Amino acid sequence: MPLIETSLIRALQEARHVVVLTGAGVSAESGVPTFREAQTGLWARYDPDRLATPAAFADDPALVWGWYAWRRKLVRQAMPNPAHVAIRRLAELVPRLTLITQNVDDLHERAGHDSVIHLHGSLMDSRCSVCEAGHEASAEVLLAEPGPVEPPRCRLCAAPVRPGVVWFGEALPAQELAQAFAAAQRCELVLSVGTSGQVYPAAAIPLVAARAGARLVQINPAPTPLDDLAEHSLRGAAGIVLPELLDRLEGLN
Ligand code: BV8
Ligand code: ZN
Repeated sequence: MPLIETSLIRALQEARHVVVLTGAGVSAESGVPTFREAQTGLWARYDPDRLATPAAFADDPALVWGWYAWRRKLVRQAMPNPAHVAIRRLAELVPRLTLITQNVDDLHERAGHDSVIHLHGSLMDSRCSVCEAGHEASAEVLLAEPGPVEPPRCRLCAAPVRPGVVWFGEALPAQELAQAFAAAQRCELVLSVGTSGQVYPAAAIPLVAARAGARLVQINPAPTPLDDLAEHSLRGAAGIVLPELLDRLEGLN
């Protein structure tokens, strides 16, 4: 367990507005593979940065739709882990908490958050790749194992349905992005949890917060580009470190 300094506890007790930015690492202990770790089976031979693009979907819709259907299944079978629960506890404790996630799973919502800023969309949403009409993905086949699956067709224009996520080269949703940067400008403390900090513009959020005077805290078992900037770098798994941090904050130990 990394050292949790008293100065960090005091900073969290004094902060009026905390921003939490999460990445795939916060869902790792729920059994949901992180974005860049080796994926299973079929997907192991693909670079996720290449697969999560409009070009990949145009080139092979079944391969890409199958990847998302597989990931949707993994998320549906997963449960929020102690990291998600601890972030929920933090939201009860601090006067104001803005939760921003790069993740496309719904584990923060299933841990009890009713307002999560999703910068990269959601696995649970699907829409027509042409006329953008919404599509109920729940009706689709639940994959037994990873593999290509022909995407359903739009009920209005018969074009292939796509996942409701933001692919590389696509703009992030303007409202969510503006909300996230506004919170980063105003908060006193930003907690970056489980992200490799490689994907922009999301990765700029902790930098904008720090430049505006916020204390920067990160939780990650591995080094990240934030290491030199963070006031506290808790080198450990979120599902272990966050519950301990909350226990300390609640004076339980
Ligand atoms: C855009 C949805 C412009 C899909 C995702 C050069 C410089 C700067 C930018 C760029 C550049 N070249 C290209 C770009 C732009 C590009 C980008 O940033 N590329 C990177 C790779 C260099 N960005 C974009 O394309 C964005 N759009 O710029 O548009 C534009 C503007 C106007 C009009 C048109 C266009 C779009 C980016 C969004 C891409 N979509 N996801 C899907 O999920 O399939 S991003 C993808 O990466 C995931 O969403 C993921 O959330 C995100 C970030 O990854 P992480 O969450 O950090 O996950 P990762 O696996 O990398 O790391 C996991 C971490 O967890 C690790 O650090 C690990 O140590 C840690 N960990 C593991 N276990 C634990 C743990 N931590 C704690 N506890 C544990 N137990
Ligand atoms: Zn359509």
